Amino acid sequence: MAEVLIGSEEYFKGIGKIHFEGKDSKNNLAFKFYDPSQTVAGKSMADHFKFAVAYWHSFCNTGNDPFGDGPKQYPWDQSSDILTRAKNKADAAFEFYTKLGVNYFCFHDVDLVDEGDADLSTYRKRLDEITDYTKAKMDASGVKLLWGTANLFSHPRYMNGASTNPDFHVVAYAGAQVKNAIDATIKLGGENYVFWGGREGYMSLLNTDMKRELDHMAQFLHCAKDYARNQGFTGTFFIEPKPMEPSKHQYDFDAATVIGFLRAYGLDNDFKLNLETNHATLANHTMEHEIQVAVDNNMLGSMDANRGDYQNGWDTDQFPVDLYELTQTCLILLESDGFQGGGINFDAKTRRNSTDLEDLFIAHIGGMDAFARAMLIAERILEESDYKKIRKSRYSTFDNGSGAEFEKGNLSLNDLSKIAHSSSHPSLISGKQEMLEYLINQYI
Ligand code: XUL
Ligand code: CO
Repeated sequence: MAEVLIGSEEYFKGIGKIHFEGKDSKNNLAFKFYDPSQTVAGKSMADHFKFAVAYWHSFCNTGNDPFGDGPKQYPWDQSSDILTRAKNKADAAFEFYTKLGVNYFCFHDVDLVDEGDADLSTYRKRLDEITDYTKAKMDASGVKLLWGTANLFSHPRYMNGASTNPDFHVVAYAGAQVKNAIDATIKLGGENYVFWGGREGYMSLLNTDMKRELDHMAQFLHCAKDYARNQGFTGTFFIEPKPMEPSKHQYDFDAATVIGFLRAYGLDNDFKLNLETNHATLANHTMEHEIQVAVDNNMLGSMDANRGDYQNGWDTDQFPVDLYELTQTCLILLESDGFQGGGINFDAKTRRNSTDLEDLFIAHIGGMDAFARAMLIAERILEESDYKKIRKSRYSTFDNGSGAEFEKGNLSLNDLSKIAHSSSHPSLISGKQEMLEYLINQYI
């Protein structure tokens, strides 16, 4: 990776390349635990995580909320000319990636360059120009695209959904937008392509034919996949589950729902999951649950890292800091093959009142350090403790004898009944939950 790539103007003045300084460092602008070249469980930290920066939160979002405009005025966002503004934003983004030392980024089409009131062909010209500009920056820096996507939820035309819109004209428009976003992703060598169904859901069943909308969504995904494959795209498509917000009911509710959907519509060979922590929280799941469901179904593609707020029931997209939770996530990553194609995208934003430019660095450094520390802890738990043994031994009655025959499908309900009748009453075996919870703390 190139050292630091600065455009015509340096935006993050006074901040240089971020280095690993070790756990005793007091420098906010240094890594204490994330050392990209350090090997954990046979792989470098950089390869385990494949950290990515989200274009939308980091360089577009000015901190607006339902109660007021965003207080953040980015120096790269000041030109009145759309393409100049987009290029300045790209300059700031690549300065940030290369200073931080992340190898990947992710974008929505309209993050790269504003759509405004442009018609489709005007927007396509803008996208072609900004992707030329972006590609040159990628080539110069070595920074890669983890995934691209289309924003099919912000523009008012999508108020009733995109691929699930009851009006075919909107579905076709969404098709044009996805075609552009796939072209941009391929042009930039994107390793994956994401669908987050922002408004693919409904507010009221009274005006909704759910079956027909789901059929349309599947048909749309087939069209997108077939187009991308014909254009030579070999990466993986990801669906990003979320149970609600902005719709009341979103079709891609959680990992299990999406896996069922993909299988029902024959999409499971091309699609995997991009799981987001805050979305898991909104679905009343833990992130560990969502990741384990994906792993068990060979569907763990990528992750949008953030955290929600346990008191507020909405998508606060805060940066991850909770070691106890992240350790449990890393335990599953280390016990499985990790991400298939994807990595860890910080779909997280600094708070509305975090208005210093350095806050963006500190937030990412803190998130990367939290993951690195959690991974090191998880490695020790797996290597040094009885964690795996305790869980495995809970199932030891299935390892041989009648239990093993049951697992193989060799026992009928009558057989189970006979075995129960000829055995003594089952004894009570402790689940040892507190012991395992405490074990995690002992390694943190
Ligand atoms: C919204 C969300 C999106 C997707 C990409 O909750 O997570 O930013 O990650 O569209
Ligand atoms: Co996300």
